[in-house]
Amino acid sequence: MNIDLRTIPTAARLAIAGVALVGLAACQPLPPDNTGTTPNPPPGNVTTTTQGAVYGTTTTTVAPTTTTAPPTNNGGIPTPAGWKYSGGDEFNGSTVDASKWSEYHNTYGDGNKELECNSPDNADVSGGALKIQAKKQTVTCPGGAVRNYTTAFLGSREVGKYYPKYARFEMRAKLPHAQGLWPAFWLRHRNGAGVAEVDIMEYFHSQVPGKATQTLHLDGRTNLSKKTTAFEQPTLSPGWHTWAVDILPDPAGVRFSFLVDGTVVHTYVDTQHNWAEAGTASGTWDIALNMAVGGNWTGAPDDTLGVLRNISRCSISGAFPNTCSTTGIKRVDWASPASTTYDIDYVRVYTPA
Ligand SMILES: [Ca+2]
Repeated sequence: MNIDLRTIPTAARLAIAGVALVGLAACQPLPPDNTGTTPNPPPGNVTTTTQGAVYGTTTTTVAPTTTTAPPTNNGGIPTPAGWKYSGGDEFNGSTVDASKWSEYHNTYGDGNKELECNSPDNADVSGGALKIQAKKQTVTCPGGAVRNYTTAFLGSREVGKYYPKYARFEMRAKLPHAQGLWPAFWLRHRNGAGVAEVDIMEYFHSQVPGKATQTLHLDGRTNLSKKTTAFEQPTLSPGWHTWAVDILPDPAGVRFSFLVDGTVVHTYVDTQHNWAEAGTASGTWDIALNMAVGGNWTGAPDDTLGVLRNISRCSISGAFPNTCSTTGIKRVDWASPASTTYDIDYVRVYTPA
């Protein structure tokens, strides 16, 4: 069975990577960068903050973005300069395409002490988008675990679907702002996420409200080029945004460029890339789309706001457990689809033209 880095506590990842824990405790997966010294930007500005360093050391503001267009449903797929369309899913039908995705029915995520049962019942394709909805309900998951929350996880590797080594992977999505929900768009190497994992978008709302994280785990080196980028102020009416990675050969190795709303926000050149030799040109990556509920790094949805109880810490700042900051943190509203649903308009894969 493959080792999945996402099941390894982030603190362990940091320790493995030898990351200098400057100004943060070893248990903190993401340093609090919105403690008041680096407030969230106004809507329309995208700001990147370097993680793993003194708070707010690097801030870049890039172009505003459009977030109001509805899901694309016309079959028209644009071709960015330098790329050709290679595959993906527009989610314009009425069911999850079983030729592209396996819908998990399990407790994947136990390593992070997540609280969910992943179930096909929680993924739906309608209105031009895939909808992954978290629900508060008690179920017995296959294997016998009783869980009080359900959600969905789609992976491509279980149906034998792998994507090219060098490619652009882009998703347009709408993320719920709620403590305890952890939506993600990520790639796993065909030999396992322990060989290589590309986290194109992960949203740890209660740690960094309004900012999503992008990072790399390559050949055992974890949290490479890890940064969070603001995409919108936390709201109960989220907007649409795009997250992407370009993976391309580089004179020094393999270059990863991460994009948010069409703007490159950070780049990393991997000069070792043993994972690349272990992959094939046409089939190196699988795609995973999921939204975890609870666990070590997100807090629990119905717990005190601002608390990461499993690791006895505040998610942002303050003194655990009684005076944790709740600035910007939203409480999930189980009755509201906007508060519980991760909407994905499309996933597009392009290869170099
Ligand atoms: Ca669509």
